[in-house]
Amino acid sequence: MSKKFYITTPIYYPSGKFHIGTAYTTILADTVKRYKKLRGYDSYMLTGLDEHGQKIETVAKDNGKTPQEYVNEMADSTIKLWKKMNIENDDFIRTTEKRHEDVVQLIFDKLMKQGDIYLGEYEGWYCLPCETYLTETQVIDGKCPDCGRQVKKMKEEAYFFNMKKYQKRLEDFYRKNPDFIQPESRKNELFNNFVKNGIDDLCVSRTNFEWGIKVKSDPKHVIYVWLDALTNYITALGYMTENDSKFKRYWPADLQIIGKDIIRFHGIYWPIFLMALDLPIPKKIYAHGFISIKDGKMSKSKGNIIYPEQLFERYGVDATKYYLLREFPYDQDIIFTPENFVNRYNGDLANDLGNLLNRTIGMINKYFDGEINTEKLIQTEFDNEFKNVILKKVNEVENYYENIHFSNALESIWEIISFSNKYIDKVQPWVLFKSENENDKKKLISAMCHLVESLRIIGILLQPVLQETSNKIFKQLNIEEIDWDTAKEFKVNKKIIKVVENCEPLFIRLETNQEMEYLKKLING
Ligand code: ME8
Repeated sequence: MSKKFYITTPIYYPSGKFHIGTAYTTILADTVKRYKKLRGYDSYMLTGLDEHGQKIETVAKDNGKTPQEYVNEMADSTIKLWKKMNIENDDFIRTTEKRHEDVVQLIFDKLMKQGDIYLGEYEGWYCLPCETYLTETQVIDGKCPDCGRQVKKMKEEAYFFNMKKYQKRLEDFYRKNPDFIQPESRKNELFNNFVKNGIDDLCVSRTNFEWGIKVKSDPKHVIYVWLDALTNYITALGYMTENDSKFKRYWPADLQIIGKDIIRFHGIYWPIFLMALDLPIPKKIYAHGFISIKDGKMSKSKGNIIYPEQLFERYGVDATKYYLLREFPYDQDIIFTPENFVNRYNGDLANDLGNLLNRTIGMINKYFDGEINTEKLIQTEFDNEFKNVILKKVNEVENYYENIHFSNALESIWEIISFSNKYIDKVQPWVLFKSENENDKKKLISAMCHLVESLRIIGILLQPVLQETSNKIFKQLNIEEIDWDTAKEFKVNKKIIKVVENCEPLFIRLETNQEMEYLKKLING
């Protein structure tokens, strides 16, 4: 059986429509899933919704709905959204599902019985938007360290998780697994801010609202939404049930993708919960940066939000994915700007890639009536250089994909594209075509073969990100050899090349001023 790769996204709060930040995390996970699949892995992707908690209870009420009605509608629209965006998740977990709720209760009971969870009294600070209890040292000037909003004083009987007991084990784990949290800078920040000076016990139950999973043996307590939520990664696989074959196959996760805002929960509490359950810890947590719109974090009250539909319904799913993955560096935040979006679309997609395909198909039609017999070709020094540079780039792209450096991977693919466009200018096929010399005709055949081969390789390398575009390239050039490993060979002796008569453009050039206006309106709310 092939090797497995289990990848997860956070389960999102359905407290409102999803913006492009949430879509970015999901696109990232989908790209990894597809890349691994292309490399022969049995890759399995989980996403879903975090449907409990006071925030959801309040939003449902504001919408005149029961929490259950509200989350049902949100789950429907989320599933549709991911489908429209070509997201290939294998499962979609909702924390209100019985398969999840039952197991969370079993987990809580187990942790209580073995003494990791104890009953105590909570008195301290609480951040409502984050649904997080905070200790005196965590609160900064009366504000939450995660979201920066005002915190409230609370006092109640509550269950606690004995985090202190695991402090040393966690530190040992970090030491032995230096790549566990990526990027390095975020790991150091997490360690210095939340681990180094001692991890406080965590309050894991609440009594001031209803919408959550009850502690089975003490139902006036609702299980803390983060303990409920984090366990989704194992309940979705059937952990602690009779039907646990997926759990046995896929756990531990190979990669958990999150945003930098929730690194404390995934980098500290989650591994400790797993240690307490005597389960293996995920191999890697990758915390990416944030996308914002000119004046800071996207928020409904500021009206500076962009929804993925507003981009993909106008520009297509591929252009939307390309923009997000190309712009986001591995370890930084980005700001969405209309200029960047339009430049990426017109410059990279319509001009560089679109023209390369268009020119290649155009020349093969003009010089060979759309069909070439490649048996009699003569390779030139340009051709050899071309082939060598491209094969080197393929290696580079693969390395970047392996390490989730998608922006760099796309940059390298665009170097192949730009190199191919320059190759046309160097070889000057129009001069070879006009020449009376028989050898020039053979050189022209070779040049066309090299261009088709370059586009075949580009199409393969783009598959994890731009599915529609790759398929359009393959179809118009009649390319059937699309397995990942075949991109590592440059084959120019295919015998017959046959292309479509009229090239269907991959991306229609945007009218810059008009689109800038449209995008500016979006970001101004
Ligand atoms: O935190 N830029 O859910 P959530 C990039 N339910 N990514 C962003 C973003 C932005 N501006 N805004 C949000 C929760 N995200 C919990 C998770 S998991 C057991 C429970 C992405 O709906 C980013 O991945 O607030 C972030 O971590 C996630 O959405 C938070 O989603």
